[in-house]
Amino acid sequence: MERTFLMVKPDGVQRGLIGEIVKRFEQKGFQLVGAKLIQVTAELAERHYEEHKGKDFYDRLVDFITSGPVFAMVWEGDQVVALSRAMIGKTSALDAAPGTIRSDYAIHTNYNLIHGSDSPESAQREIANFFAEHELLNYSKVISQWI
Ligand code: RTP
Ligand code: MG
Repeated sequence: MERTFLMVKPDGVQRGLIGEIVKRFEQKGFQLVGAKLIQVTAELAERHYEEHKGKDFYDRLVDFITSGPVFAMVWEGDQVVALSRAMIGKTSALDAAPGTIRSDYAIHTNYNLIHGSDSPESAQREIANFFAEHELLNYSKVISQWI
């Protein structure tokens, strides 16, 4: 079963959007396998965003993601990586399709509410950065046959 790493960024936590965001993934039919509210350290931020090191927005991005608590999550389901990216929407709120999280709630690219892994390989790396194996739970839902 595929897994992805999703994270409500500091702007989403500050704006009280954790519940709204979690609701969308629950209602889609994905399964939450781990979650925690944490303060990201500079070291963790640099590891998480290593692909962006050297870009002009990198320092701003690290400052932002370490500016307050984030809600880190691991979700499971068929095609969860690609489908959750579709639910999140394009990076810029202007490009994000109506109905996506970023289109519905974000105005600025710097404050775009949520992170989602961009490939199964990124998901594996990001999950390992944020969670210990014992924090991820395996359980089955009785309603899964309907999804
Ligand atoms: P994320 O990693 O947060 O899910 O976002 P993403 O894949 O849609 O975008 P990515 O290219 O990975 O960029 C990571 C975050 O950096 C900020 N960004 N700013 N041109 C810019 O000013 C710029 N480009 C990217 C965004 O906050 C983006 O989410
Ligand atoms: Mg990305």
